[in-house]
Amino acid sequence: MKIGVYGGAFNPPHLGHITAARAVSGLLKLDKLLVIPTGHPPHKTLPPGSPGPEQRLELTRLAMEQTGLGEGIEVLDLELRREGSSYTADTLAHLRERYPEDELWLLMGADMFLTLQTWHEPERILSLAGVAAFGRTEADTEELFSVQREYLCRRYPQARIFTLSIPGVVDVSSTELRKRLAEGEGGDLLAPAAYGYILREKLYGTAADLKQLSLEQLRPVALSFLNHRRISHVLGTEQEALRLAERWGADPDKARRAALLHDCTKKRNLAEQLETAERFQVPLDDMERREIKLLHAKTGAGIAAAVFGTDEEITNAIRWHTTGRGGMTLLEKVIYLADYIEPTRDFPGVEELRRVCYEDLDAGLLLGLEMTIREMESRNAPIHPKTLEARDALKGQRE
Ligand code: DGI
Ligand code: FE
Ligand code: FE
Repeated sequence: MKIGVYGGAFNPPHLGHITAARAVSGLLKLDKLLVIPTGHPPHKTLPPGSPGPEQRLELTRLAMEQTGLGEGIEVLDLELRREGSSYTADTLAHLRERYPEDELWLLMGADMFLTLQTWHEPERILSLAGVAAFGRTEADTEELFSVQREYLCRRYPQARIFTLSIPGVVDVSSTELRKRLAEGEGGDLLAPAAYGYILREKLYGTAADLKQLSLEQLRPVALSFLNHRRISHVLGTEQEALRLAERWGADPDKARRAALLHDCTKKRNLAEQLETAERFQVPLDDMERREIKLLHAKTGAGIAAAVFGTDEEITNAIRWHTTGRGGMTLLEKVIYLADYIEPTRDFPGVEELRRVCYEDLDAGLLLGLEMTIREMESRNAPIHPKTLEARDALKGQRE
């Protein structure tokens, strides 16, 4: 295997890092890219609002998911777990043991490459891995890099050096970016989910009041809760909820907010869900305690209300988005159905359900509920009383 190793402070990880990771991975045809945030030296005091190791790890994960490399990219906490700074040579030696048969390539930007000979044990580094140095322009790579490449190859004959230019790589200085974040800007230079995490954890001097977020702030914050593959579902639900709200006269802003937050706890496992329910005092029945699919609607509503201050209407739309209930409000119906028919959904009957939803909302709701009940029956899954209650209420009303 060809394995790339990309270390850095990633403080914070931004579009420049994401573009570089994606481009180098493609150009070198890497089978795997290991991203390794460096540790902070314990003796160095960090400015207030600096993320802790856990936060920098999560931030880097959220950012690197945006490369679209999927399983091909892994963020490792091996330097973060060690207190203080680690030497690249030691990290490479460790990786060499873990991957004895594989080809290692150390990725670095221009500034790092130009000072490589001043690092700790450059000779050992170059014997453990090839170096893939990237610049932003053709001129960067050729004029600046060729002298350094020749110098290194002369001094360390075993060196393997590969220089490449990444056109269009975003030129972002982390120092400048941190300054802009503190001024309430710079979000456009980050992966949306990473920016949302920064806002949510109030990192880098950001100070947004989570209970008063604008829609443009709530969106990235909501995405920061999700597994990467669920992002398109939630954005699709927001769009569909807006369309349904406009069609049936629900509040479009509330529809968007409920849609953005509706699956915010979906990523948590059963134990974490139960812990969340406990923490936010969310009442649960026995079936919910066992069925994670039912739980996430309840815990999601708990977090939405407690952390993001959603009003009763939005909170209830999230709370009942999985089962529905008797006597649903307009917003509850909109969210239940937007979740069901949003553009990325693909199952037999979805086209028909979409059509009905825009013709007669209650008919759409009844159809959706009946499809769910049939699905549960075929899977031998227990049907929640609220699901049946929702269906029966609609049936009674339509007869
Ligand atoms: O969270 P999403 O996947 O976007 O959608 P959702 O919140 O509507 O969850 C759908 C899942 O929930 C689906 O697998 C069916 C399940 N579900 C819906 N109603 C019931 C149910 N599961 C049980 N056991 N009982 C129900 O009444
Ligand atoms: Fe859901
Ligand atoms: Fe959903």
